[in-house]
Amino acid sequence: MSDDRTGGDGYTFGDVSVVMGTYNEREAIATVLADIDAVTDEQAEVVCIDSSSDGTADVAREHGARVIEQEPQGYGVAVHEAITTPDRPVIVTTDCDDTYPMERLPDFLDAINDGYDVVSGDRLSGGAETMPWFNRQGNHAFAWLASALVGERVHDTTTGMRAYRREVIEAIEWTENTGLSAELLVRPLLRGYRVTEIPIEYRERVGETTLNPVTGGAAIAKSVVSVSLAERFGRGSSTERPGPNRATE
Ligand SMILES: Nc1nc2c(ncn2[C@@H]2O[C@H](COP(=O)(O)OP(=O)(O)OP(=O)(O)O)[C@@H](O)[C@H]2O)c(=O)[nH]1
Ligand SMILES: [Mg+2]
Repeated sequence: MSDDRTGGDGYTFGDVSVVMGTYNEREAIATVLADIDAVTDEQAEVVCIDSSSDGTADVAREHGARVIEQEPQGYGVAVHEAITTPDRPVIVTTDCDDTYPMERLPDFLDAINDGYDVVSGDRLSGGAETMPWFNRQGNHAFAWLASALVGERVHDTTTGMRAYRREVIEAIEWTENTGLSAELLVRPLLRGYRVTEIPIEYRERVGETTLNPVTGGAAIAKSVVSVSLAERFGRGSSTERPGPNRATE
């Protein structure tokens, strides 16, 4: 970690929680947690919301992660618990399947320190060739749909790797399950938070998927539409922008 991330008024990895849902990710979790420890010099807190029956939780605890057990209820139920658990001011989400580049965590933290409220890892602009074809087309379609509804171009609405200021997480009521990732981008955009996408690599998944691309895709499309409409028409304060951002003052 370079000195400019540890000095001054900016956040360091000691201010960061990396959080994830884990559902039978025994094959991948040791690599993911080791990568986080290496890049953050073991300074980041790691929180796993675990619904596994394959011993994933034991591996997580061995690596020093905080583990909260939960009945399997879907991606969004786990990630909602994951993002609302930490006390630290910066929260980073990831999947526990070794698809996301933990070595890019410094870039996410830099963007938060530059004043962004949400920093979203965009897998699709770089091609995402390791993503199954059907999922890739679906993800492009969700991004176009969200762009049309939000009124600005977004490239990847369903990425699992993002950084958030905790204030954003706390300010918004999150309602989606399979569509939570899209909701976590769309609501902040429509409330005027400072959101940026940064291109990231996307690696092939380690371990079995639990995602059904057809039913999951339908749920995500529905979430993008309902959340966008709720933000535009369902909230009395939808045109209000949040107050000035502390990091930019
Ligand atoms: N605790 C918990 N975690 C879950 C649940 N469903 C998914 N997850 C985890 O959430 C993360 C994202 O799920 P993935 O299966 O990777 O979903 P995806 O990235 O859309 O699809 P693929 O990576 O292509 O399988 C992974 O770390 C999963 O282990 C659940 O019901 N409970
Ligand atoms: Mg995944």
